Amino acid sequence: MKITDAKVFVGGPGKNYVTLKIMTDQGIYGLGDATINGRETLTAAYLRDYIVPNLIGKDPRNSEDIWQFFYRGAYFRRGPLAMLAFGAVDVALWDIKAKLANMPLYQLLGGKSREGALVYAHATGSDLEDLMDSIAFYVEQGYKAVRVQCGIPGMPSASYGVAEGKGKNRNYITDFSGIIPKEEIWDTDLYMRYMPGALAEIRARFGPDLKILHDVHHRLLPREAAEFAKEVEPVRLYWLEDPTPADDQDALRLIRQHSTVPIAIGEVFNSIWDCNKLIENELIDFIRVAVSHAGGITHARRITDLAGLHNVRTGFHGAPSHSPLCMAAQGHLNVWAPNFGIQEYLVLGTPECDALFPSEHRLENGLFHVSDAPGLGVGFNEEEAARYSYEPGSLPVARLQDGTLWNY
Ligand code: GCO
Ligand code: MG
Repeated sequence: MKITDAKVFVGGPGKNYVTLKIMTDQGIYGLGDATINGRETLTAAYLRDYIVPNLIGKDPRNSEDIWQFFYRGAYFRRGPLAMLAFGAVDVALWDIKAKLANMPLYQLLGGKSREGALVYAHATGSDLEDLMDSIAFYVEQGYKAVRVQCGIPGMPSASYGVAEGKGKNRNYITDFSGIIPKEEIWDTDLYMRYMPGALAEIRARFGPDLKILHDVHHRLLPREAAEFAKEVEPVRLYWLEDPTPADDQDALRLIRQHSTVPIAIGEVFNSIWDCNKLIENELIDFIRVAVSHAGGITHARRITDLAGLHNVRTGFHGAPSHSPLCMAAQGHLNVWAPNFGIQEYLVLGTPECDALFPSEHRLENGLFHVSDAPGLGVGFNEEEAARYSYEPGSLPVARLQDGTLWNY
C-alpha cells in the first residue's frame, strides 16, 4: 500500500482551518488537522513544501516509522509548527489504518473505557450577573462542567476569555480580525482582589455538584498564583488552568507547596519534553495538550501514558483552535484513555461547519459520544472547502497598565 498524494486546504466558516488529506493507491484517504491560531499559513507551507513530497510512495500503515522519520529526521527538532504538521500526518494515518480495519479508531487504541466522555463548556460574562446567566444556560443544556471567566470591575479592557458587551456571548471566541493584534490591558491586582470572591459566589449559586473550571491564561507570577490558589481552595474548583506562564515548569512547585487546588496546564506544549518533569514530579493534575499540536495520536498517547503512571489525567485542549478532525481524534483517545479526565468542547456545530466536516459524533447531556463509523468518523467536503480561503487574523496581545508587554 502506498501514499499517492496529499493535499492541504486552508479556510473554513469563520476559521482558518488547515486540513490535510492523504490519498492512497487503495482509494482510502485519511484526514488530519494542522490548524494553529494566527499562524495557519505556516503549517500549510510546512506540509506542502516539506511533508507532502516526503510522504509520497511511503506505506501509510507504518505510522510509527513515518512519525520517527519526520521527528528524528528534522535535525532541528520540535516546535509548534513542526509538531503540528507531524500531528496532522499522524492523525490522517491512524484514520487510514482504522478505515482499513473497518473499525472506529478507538478500537485500535484498546477499545472503550467509558461510553461518553465528560466535556466542559465556556461560560463568559462581562460582569458576574452576566456570567451567572451564561453558566445557567449551559447547566440547562445538561453540561456538568463549565469554565467560568468574568469581567473584572475597573479592568481597562475585557479580561481573558470574556466577551465585551453584556448578554450576547455564550461561546467566547477570540477576536481574530486583521494581522495586527488587538491589545488588551491586564491588571493583576484588580484580578486577584475580585476573582476569588466571584468564584465563591458561583459555587454558592450553583451548588456542590457543578464542576467549575477557571483559566488564568498564564497571567500570574508564581507567588501570586500560589496566593490565588490558596484563596480559591474553598470553592473546590475542578481545576485552575495555566496559573503561570507554561514555559517555566518549576513555577508550579510553589503553587503545589501552598495549595491543593487541582492544576491543569499544557495547551501550549507540543511535546513530551515540555511536560515530562511536571508529570514525573506530580506538579499537575491534568495535562492539557491538544492531540494535533502535540504530534498526533502517536505522541499524545505517549504523553497520556506517562501521565497515567503519575496520577495525572487528561484534559485535552478543545478551544476553537482545532477543527472537528482534531476534536474527533481526541474523542477516540478520550473514550479509551484509562486516565481520562475531561475534554474542553466548544460547540463548533454550525450548519456550515457540519457541511464542511460531516460526522455522526454527538454531544449529549454534557458527554461526547464517538460514532462507530470506521476511522476518525469525520468526512471533508471539498466542494464546501472551495467556498473558503485564508482570512488574516491574530490573537490579541496583553499589556500591563504601564505598557509592559504581558502574557496573553
Ligand atoms: C482555552 C484556551 C484558549 C486559547 C486559544 C488560543 O483554555 O481554551 O486558553 O481559549 O486562548 O486556544 O488560540
Ligand atoms: Mg486555556
